[in-house]
Amino acid sequence: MRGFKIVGLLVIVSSVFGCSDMTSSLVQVRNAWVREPPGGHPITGAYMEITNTSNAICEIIQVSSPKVGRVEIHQTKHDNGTMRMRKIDSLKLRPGEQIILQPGGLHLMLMDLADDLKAGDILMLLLHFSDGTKQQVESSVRKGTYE
Ligand SMILES: [Cu+2]
Repeated sequence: MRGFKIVGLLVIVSSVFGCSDMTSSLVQVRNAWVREPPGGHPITGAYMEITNTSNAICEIIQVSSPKVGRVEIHQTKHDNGTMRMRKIDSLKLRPGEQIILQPGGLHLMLMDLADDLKAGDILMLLLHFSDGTKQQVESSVRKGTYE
């Protein structure tokens, strides 16, 4: 019993520091890209691979961008042949866990785009973590197909 209590305490202590060790971000983001909005529509999707390289649970509670009015985290559900998107509140990553945001799955929905994004552009996205830290992600705008 005593051993369990000690382990529990360690988990609490390490989670106080959250995703950051005060020096650098401990989430690694790769292959971040944004789909070129179809025909100038002010809405599109953003995708990336996020890996929690810290030893604490990381929770992304919000994503923002200076060029985007609103960003939502969406999960795509296949429901009797229909694709439905559901807004989720946050992305939680256990230590070492990787989450892949991809077309037809988890993704970021960029709404109220300020600019006409074109393939070749770079869009800055800011990940907001539950511990108050933020991490900037450079994503490239590419042409892509919807499935
Ligand atoms: Cu969506």
